[in-house]
Amino acid sequence: NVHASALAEAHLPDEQTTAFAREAIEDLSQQPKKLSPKYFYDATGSELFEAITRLPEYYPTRTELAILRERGGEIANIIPEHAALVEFGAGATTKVRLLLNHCRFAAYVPVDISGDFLKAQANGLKRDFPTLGIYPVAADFTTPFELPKQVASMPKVGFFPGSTIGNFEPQEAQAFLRSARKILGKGAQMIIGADLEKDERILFDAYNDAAGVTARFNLNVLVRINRELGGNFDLSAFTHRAIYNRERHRIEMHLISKRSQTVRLLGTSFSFRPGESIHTENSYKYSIERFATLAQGAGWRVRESWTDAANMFSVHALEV
Ligand code: AVI
Repeated sequence: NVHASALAEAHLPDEQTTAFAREAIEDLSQQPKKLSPKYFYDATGSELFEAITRLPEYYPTRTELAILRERGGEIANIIPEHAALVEFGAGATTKVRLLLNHCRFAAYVPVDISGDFLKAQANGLKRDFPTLGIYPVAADFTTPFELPKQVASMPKVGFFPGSTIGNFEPQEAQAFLRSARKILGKGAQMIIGADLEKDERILFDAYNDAAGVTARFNLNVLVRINRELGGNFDLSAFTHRAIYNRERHRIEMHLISKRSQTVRLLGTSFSFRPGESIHTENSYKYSIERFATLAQGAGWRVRESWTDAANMFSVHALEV
């Protein structure tokens, strides 16, 4: 089998690489071609994303942090004491620290696919919040998982910051919210960040930064395919494009082929026309109303919605 031998040559014949290979070949065989944004985030991609969050044009991260900082007291007021905070997809601990500073949580359950990363983050938090019970769960948070038995009797508060929900298709976003409600159980609440619709120029600039970091982030998925799956993408023959799709309320990221070319990956050839796109990411923007509708469709009620003064970003408190 051509695929298996090519993978063995790339020296990464593990389960995740096989899934990446299968998905990449299937997605590049589609018309229009696409690749899943989840493959942006290897070590380099995660560093590039961290760099994006510090860009002057990329307002979401710093705006959400400001809302959490400013509204921490209000958030604390509506959250039951001694609850367990369950973070879906735990990245840097900056945001969760803001909640932990304000609210008296008994436990913190970071859920992430990368177990190593979880351990390092948990150790740092343990030092600063010595009485907090920390129970990491290594799991894909988009599929059902069990909460640790230590938090079984505590009320649960989900935390999903960063507008990561915007990278799901609306149907997937609703399915995720429904699954989170089931996992968190009776009396659950959820604190969730969502990017707002706004002036198109601001949105455009946030995904077309002058320093070109977003372009490198986008191209990193091709770097990974070359390195991990033995592909032969010529990186100089693809260019980053991000546009705002007004009808669908989303930023779309694409990699555009600069010329007619053929790329080989695991025994399969993919031909590109000049200007042909690989659609790599959607980032949906939700008005307060459309987000409430999405949440209601998944069995949640919006208890409170906070925004910044310039209406750039929103943080919602949901309850069942
Ligand atoms: C992680 N996610 C919310 C980011 C976003 O804005 O959709 C990913 C990103 N893509 C390009 N820049 C940032």
